[in-house]
Amino acid sequence: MRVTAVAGGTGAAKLLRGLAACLAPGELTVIGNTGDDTEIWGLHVSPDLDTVTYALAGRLDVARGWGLAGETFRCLEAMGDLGAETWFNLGDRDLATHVQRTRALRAGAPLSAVTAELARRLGVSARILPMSDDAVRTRVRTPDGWLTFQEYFVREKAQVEVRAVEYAGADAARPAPGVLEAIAEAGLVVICPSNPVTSVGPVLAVPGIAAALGARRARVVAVSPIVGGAAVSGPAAALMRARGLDVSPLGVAAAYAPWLGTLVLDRRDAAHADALGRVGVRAIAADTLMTDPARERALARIVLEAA
Ligand code: FO1
Repeated sequence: MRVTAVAGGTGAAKLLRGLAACLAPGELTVIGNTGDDTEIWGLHVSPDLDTVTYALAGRLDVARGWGLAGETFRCLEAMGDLGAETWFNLGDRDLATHVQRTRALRAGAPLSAVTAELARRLGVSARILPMSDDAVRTRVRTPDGWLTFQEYFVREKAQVEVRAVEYAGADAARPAPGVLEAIAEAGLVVICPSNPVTSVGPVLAVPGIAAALGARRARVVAVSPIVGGAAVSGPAAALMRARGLDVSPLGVAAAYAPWLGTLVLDRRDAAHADALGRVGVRAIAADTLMTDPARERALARIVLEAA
């Protein structure tokens, strides 16, 4: 079965590993968020695309949830000695990815081609597509003004009040080649347990993608990133509140309302199943905390069976 997954970074990586383990090579397509792409030291960094690529290559630093396993940070130290900003931790080997991506983009290649080549070089059999080749940048408004997503998330450690979130450039962005087809032709579309506002939100903001999902509603299965009233990881709760969304599976369903068919929610949130049913979303309760590879595969199987 062909499966297309919409993915952010850390939250998505575990489910993607589980899905890849259950599917034949080439059956999985990932549509990755590029809203949190940024420029560091003149290099184009695509954190979520890299997290997905490294996870599927078996090279992700699983404990941190980003970057490469066994990484060193000597260049970062040296950059600090030279007076450069060092709040964004670029590892020595990870740097090679950003140098190659930046070189290829400057030579005129679209991000989708660069992403495919990086994945091929790292031995990933899944197809990884950026949501768009055009720049879409998530920005967060705080009491002191607008921040880029990485300034908010890494530099400020998500400890500042969020008043608004926007996806700059989204209105004029086009889906990357293959994105709409991957949604239209999949036997199952999975929305990974990623932040609905800053990981999945930017993907949905690209004109055409939400409508493509709407045409496949019965085949769209999301996994809730909210368990027991809190985010499994990261600042999803604060960002959902800033968007007026309840921090619960119901809030996740509201964010995905027009096109969500099924929501896999954690067993401890099973009490929300009836309310989900009333808004037309089928609920499946499962153990959603993927604390080891066996649990990643177990949840992936439940998602695959939901189709
Ligand atoms: N996250 C952090 O919390 N601190 C970092 O210093 C950091 C560096 C980093 C470098 C490369 C990369 O691909 C990701 C990195 N991340 C870091 C993760 C990233 O900020 C987030 O995972 C995503 O943007 C949110 O999905």
